[in-house]
Amino acid sequence: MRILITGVDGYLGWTLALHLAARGHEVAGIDNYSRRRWVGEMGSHSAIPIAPMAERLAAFRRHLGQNLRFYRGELEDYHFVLNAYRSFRPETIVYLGEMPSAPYSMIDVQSAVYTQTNNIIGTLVTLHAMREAVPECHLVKLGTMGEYGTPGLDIPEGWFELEYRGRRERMLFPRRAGSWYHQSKVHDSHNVEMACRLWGLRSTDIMQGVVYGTHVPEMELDAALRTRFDFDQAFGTAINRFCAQAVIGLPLTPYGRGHQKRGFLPLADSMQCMTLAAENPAAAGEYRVFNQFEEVYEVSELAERVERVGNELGLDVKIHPMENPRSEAEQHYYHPDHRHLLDLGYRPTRDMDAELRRIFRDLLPHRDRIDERREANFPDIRWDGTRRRSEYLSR
Ligand code: USQ
Repeated sequence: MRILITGVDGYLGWTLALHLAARGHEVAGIDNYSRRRWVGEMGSHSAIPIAPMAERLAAFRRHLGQNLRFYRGELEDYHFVLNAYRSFRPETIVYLGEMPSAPYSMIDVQSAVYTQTNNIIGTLVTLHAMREAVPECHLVKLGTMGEYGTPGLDIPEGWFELEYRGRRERMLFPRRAGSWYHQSKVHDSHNVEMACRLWGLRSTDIMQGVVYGTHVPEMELDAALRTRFDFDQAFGTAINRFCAQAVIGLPLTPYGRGHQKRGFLPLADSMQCMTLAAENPAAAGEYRVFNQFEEVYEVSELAERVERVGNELGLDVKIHPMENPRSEAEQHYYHPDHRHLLDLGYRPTRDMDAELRRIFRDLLPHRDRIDERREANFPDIRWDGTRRRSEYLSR
């Protein structure tokens, strides 16, 4: 299948390109290197060194036996996107080309506007370019579990039956995002659903949980095939950050009471799920939603796991809960469904400790690179619009 990945230079995008090519798909990608720039703005860099795109592409050719067709440009630029879709004629587009950080979107008005413009306009442009150039193509759009927020209700997979004043209708389940970033994905979801309903496009909107990990097997082949690993306050996700903190002797930082529950999944499982979605396309006119995560955990439970595994490996890991810089429920009901991917054949890894050992193995050789940017690890972006570090971190 011809599969085009937007955001192919990112954490998930590059990994997915390798994974799909190894399964025999023909892969193309779009990127403008903005992830490298955003992380630079946060005063950080990837813990695992990543090669420039030209080297990545050369290694891809050597080891995966195909040329990844790469288009450098802006996803908000309609003519650029249209030309890319016309020339590659993708059968599936996996849309990962968005600004993915909740804290980054909460810095100030500029970052909020940037996030929503970049994400929502990019998706809107893709919907129009698909209609024009490749109307049969399947859009696998990366949304987020955070679109739903943490309502005191069970969370279905996208759709639910609503009964109101004696009448019933199948509706999209209400969203309640907790950052301008998550809200941008809510807008995307509504736009994609409408394009399927009005134009007959087909899409799978993936409500993905928090991804962690460093590795899929294809990365063994060459250092230039490694994907990035961020640990800064904005682009590092919880488990990845905890592992990086453990490696350089910083205390792990569960925020607040630490009882926030989220769905988590390893990088390899994220690849498995996106591939299942791509290989089992939605029907014409269908907008379907998959909740994509392996298990639900509390943040403090994860910090304890990272502490235990790190200590088993001889590190001296400590946990220091800190005042929560975000506005979010720290104790709440959380019960999202996740059946669709299991029904399509998703086999969850279910061995988080093995994943954590693997992350440590990959990070320890780069301890100095993490330590060099240790300041980037300390959160100061607050949901109230101020920037201030927690007392104990300022000492
Ligand atoms: N957290 C801590 N300590 C930290 C970092 C995070 O306690 O040092 C907490 C946060 O307060 C939050 C939870 O861990 O309650 C998850 O935070 P995160 O930074 O790992 O994830 P989040 O901001 O939700 O965003 C990440 C990705 C985003 C994706 C989302 C999936 O950056 O692209 O959409 O995970 S989900 O969380 O399901 O919405």
